[in-house]
This record gives sequence, structure tokens and C-alpha cells, in this order.
Amino acid sequence: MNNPAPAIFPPNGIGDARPTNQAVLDWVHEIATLTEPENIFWCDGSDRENEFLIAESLKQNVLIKLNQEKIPHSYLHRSDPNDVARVEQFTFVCTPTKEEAGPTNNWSEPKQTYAKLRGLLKGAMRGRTMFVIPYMMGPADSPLSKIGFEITDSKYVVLNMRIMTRMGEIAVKRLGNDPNAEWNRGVHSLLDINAERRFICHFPQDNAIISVGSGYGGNVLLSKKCLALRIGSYLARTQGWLAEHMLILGVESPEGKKHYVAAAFPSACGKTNFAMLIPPRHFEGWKVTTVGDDIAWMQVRDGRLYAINPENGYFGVVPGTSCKSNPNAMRAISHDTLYTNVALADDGDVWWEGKDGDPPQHAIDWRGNDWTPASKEKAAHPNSRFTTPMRNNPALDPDVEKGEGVPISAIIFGGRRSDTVPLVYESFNWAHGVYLGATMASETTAAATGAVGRVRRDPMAMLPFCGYNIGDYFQHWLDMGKRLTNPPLIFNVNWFRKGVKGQFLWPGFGENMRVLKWIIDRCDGTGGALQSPIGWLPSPHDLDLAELDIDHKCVAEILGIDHEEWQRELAAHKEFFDSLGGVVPEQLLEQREQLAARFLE
Ligand code: OXD
Ligand code: MN
Repeated sequence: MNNPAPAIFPPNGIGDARPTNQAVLDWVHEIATLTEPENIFWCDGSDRENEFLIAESLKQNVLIKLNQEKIPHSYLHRSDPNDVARVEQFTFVCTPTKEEAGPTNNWSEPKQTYAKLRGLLKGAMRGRTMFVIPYMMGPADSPLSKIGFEITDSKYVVLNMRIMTRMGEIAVKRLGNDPNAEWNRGVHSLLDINAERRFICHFPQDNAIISVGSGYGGNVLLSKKCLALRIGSYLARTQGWLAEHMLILGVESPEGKKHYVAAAFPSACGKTNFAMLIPPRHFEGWKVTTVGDDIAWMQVRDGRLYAINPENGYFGVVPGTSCKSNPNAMRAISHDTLYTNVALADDGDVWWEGKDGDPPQHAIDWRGNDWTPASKEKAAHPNSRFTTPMRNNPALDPDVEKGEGVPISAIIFGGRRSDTVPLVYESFNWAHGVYLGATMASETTAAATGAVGRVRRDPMAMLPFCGYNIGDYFQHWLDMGKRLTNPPLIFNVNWFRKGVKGQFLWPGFGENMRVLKWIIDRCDGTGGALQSPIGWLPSPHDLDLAELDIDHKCVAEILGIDHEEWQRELAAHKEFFDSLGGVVPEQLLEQREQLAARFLE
């Protein structure tokens, strides 16, 4: 049977972009038979469909209308208070063996997991509409682009997926009719949004994802963390490319010379701000443009690394976003934006901690309660989000749709570290750079549930997102280096180092341009550096600090290496590698030995 039994909804031709690929139709039929929805809505991603879904969402209080004069075409969604972040403890990689998932993933046996999930999904969409979302990750003409279908019973998911991906007809066309074509099968159901029945499960061998019990972005916009990173990293290894938790930005000099940089930071460490950086006045004529703010898919061509951004929008952390931290984001989210879990001011505007201006005298907080500046509770949840189309970004790179991608000159790893790690340093070579990525660590943030502010190792910022054995992932990075005759240089940065009084030593935000400039100078072979045990370090005069109000002592401190701290750091690297139970490639163990030895020279 080709067509599932439930009625097509709505009947007036909106949302009726049915794919023709029989494999997709069979799968939709199978899921509809299991979940028993009242209607099936074949999403086409059109404006008309979007307007219809927004109107329905407003009627059903899934969305709240914001002040349309202040923030046109923008809406607020409040998620269930028990469902506000990614849930790493309920996220599973379901490979045939536990070894394939490796020591850093929760593993669950595929057959049993499918059976358990089928039990939860049985009749789960009764009385609900089942949406079928075709989407494409990556530019239309890119060899790296991938097709996915997400089935969901959440309108909020459909509205977000339309911003975050290239959705509808374009994906259906690219997939075509080949029953053996590669595409991702994603099933999502809210169930009853109960944390006890919340599972985000990945089946890399089947290119399939099932997510139940959550309505929060990172758990349910299956294109993003689930496909573009967890399944993506698995496909990348088998197909010889890289799927990384990295922003991609362009830096253009006043003379028109351009470099692209990819940078990995753990969640909520300022990737979006860095990707949209506006150079300070001193760098007049320099331009920074955004290719992507969260995910990079990279391939080797002619011995160089080329990157595309598979996404079409930004799902960014709101609190702290202001005209100081990210003016481009403020402009981007001033229209056509979905807000999740921010506060609602009485005039229909949005509010969050760290926004410009004075807080409103009264607002409704993210939980729906009355709030005033005297309240103890935060007005916006620390992980509240905006979903905004990348086309809203005034600094969008003109080559964002280039199918072959942009050539990467430098890779940056970075974390949030109060101590030990200097502002910036460069690896001695590719393998050493892989070691920097493999041992990077960061203080945890609100992007995932759990304690905030604890230092955890987060290799390449992929700890929650690597869809297979982390030891094989490290090896894949080392192997990719062998194919790169013109590899990007690899750097480590830390904007968050603090002084003895607990104050940040570096101003950050737009001033990070000074670090970026040194990185670009190194790529051009013009930047000076000192050899240190941990890598090439700029001396204070190698950084352009003109017109920056910063104490010389702070500069020396932020570029300094404290040998005692580094002995502790080396021990932490060993402890981390040991905790992985023998999967770390020999070459990285040797890198650690060499680093330890350099401290003794
Ligand atoms: C994100 C994350 O939402 O990393 O990008 O959690
Ligand atoms: Mn992210």
C-alpha cells in the first residue's frame, strides 16, 4: 500500500508536498501505522504553509505573538520547564556492539532499543497530526549535502526546521526516486514530555534517529545535533570527510585578501558571537563574515580542507546577547525569529538577562510567572534560544551557498578555562594540533542539563556529538591529516582566563579580532611567535593591541604558562586518556610524552 490510511491535513492544498520516492513512502506508512495519527501533513516549506502553521500555533498557545512593530514576524514559545536543554544522559548511540559506540557514548543494543521505542511510539500520535518534513543539509549543489526526513507531532519542530534547514520541495527533488538513495530517517514524538520517557537514540548503521519525550530544540530538531553531528560524524568517517562542531568564518583584509577559519568550542562558549564578530575601530577596513555558527562539514580537495555549513539558520543562546556582545545577532533576531524560553515584557517585547537597556518593570518569565527586577528567579532561562534564518545575518558570507565549500586556512579549538590555558597558541604540526583538540576542556554550561562550571574534557567540542568510538574518531583526524598537503594551521584559544581576583583578563567579543589577526598573520607567514613547551605563543608585541585599554600585566598573565598548572594539566590529560580504556591512538599518547618532555628541557 502506497498511501498511509490517515486523512491528509489540511485539505486545501497547503502542506501536500508528498515525496515520490517509494522508500520514503513505505517508511512513512510504517510509522503512521505504528503511531496512528489523525492526519498526515506533508510539509512543503512554503510561505503559505508557514503562515497556516503559525496561525494554528497561536490558536493552540504553542506560540505567543510578540509586538509585531518592535519585532515583526516573531513569536515566543515556552517549553515545558522540565524540558529546557539537551539531555546527554538520555542520548544513545545504538551500534551493533558497545565498542563501536566507544567509551564516551551511552550505548544501547539496537534490536532491544527499537523494540522499546516502538512500544513508546505505539498509538503515540492518536488525535494528533503527523508532520512529514523533507529537508536538505548543505547547499543545493554540494557533493557533501545530505537529505533527511523528519516525522514529528510537534508544530514547533516544523516551524524551527523551516528556519534551520532547506526544507520542502528542494529536498524531495534532490533525493529523487532511487529507492537505494542515502537519506536519514528521523522520527520524533513529544509523547507526554515526561523526563522518564525521554530518549534520543541514534542508529548510525541504519542512518536513523528516534527521539521521544522532549520538545527542546537540540533533542528534537533532528537535522542538527542528531544528523549533522552524531550520524554525520559516523558517515564522515566511513566516507572520508569530517563532520565537526565548528563555526566557519571569513576574514578579509582591507586589501581584499581573504582567509576562512573553522573553530570548535563547546556549547554556549560564544561560537555564535565569534562567527558574527565585528572588528573594533582600530581594524578599520577588515571584514569578518559568517559561513556557519555551529556545524562544519569538511572535505579534502587538492590537498586542502574545504568546509560547508550544512544548516540554514542559527539556534543560538539568547542570554548575554546584546549590542556589545553581538550587534549582528541583535539585528538578525530583530525580525522573523522564534524565541524559546525568554521573558515577555508587558508591551509584547522580549527580555533576557544581558540585553541592552534597563529591564522592564514587569514581565512574564520563561515559566509563565510574573517577574520584576526584584525577583530572585531569572527572567529568561539561561539556555533560552533564538531560531533565526542565516539570511537575517548582516555579515553573512557571500559564499555560503558555494557547493564546494570555502578553503580553511586555520582550525581553532577553544574552551572556557579560568586558568592554565593561555589566550592563544599554535600547534607545532597536524598531529600536535589533533592532540590540542583531543585534550581540550571547558567549564560546563547550561546548554546541557547537569552541573554548570565543572571542567570537563570535551575533545574537539564533540564529546556529546561524536557518533562512534572516540578513539577511532581521533585516528580519523590523524588520517585526514595525511591527505592534506596544504593543511590548515591548528590553534588553541581561551577567551575566559581569569586573574587572581577572579576578573576576566581579556575583554573578548569584538576584541577577539586581535587574536584572529595573529592567527591570520601566522597563516600568511608574517606573524611572530615564541617557541614554548605547549606550542608557538605570541609575545605581547606579536599581538596588535593598539587602541586597546588593557593593562600590560594582564597581557603578560594571559599569555603566560604556569609550569605548576601545566603539570596538573598534563596529569589531567593522562587521566582522561586512561579513562578511555585503551582506545587512544599511539600517536596521541606519544604527543603527551613529547609535551611532558618539553617541560623538562
Ligand atoms: C547547540 C549546542 O545548541 O551545542 O548548538 O548545544
Ligand atoms: Mn552547538
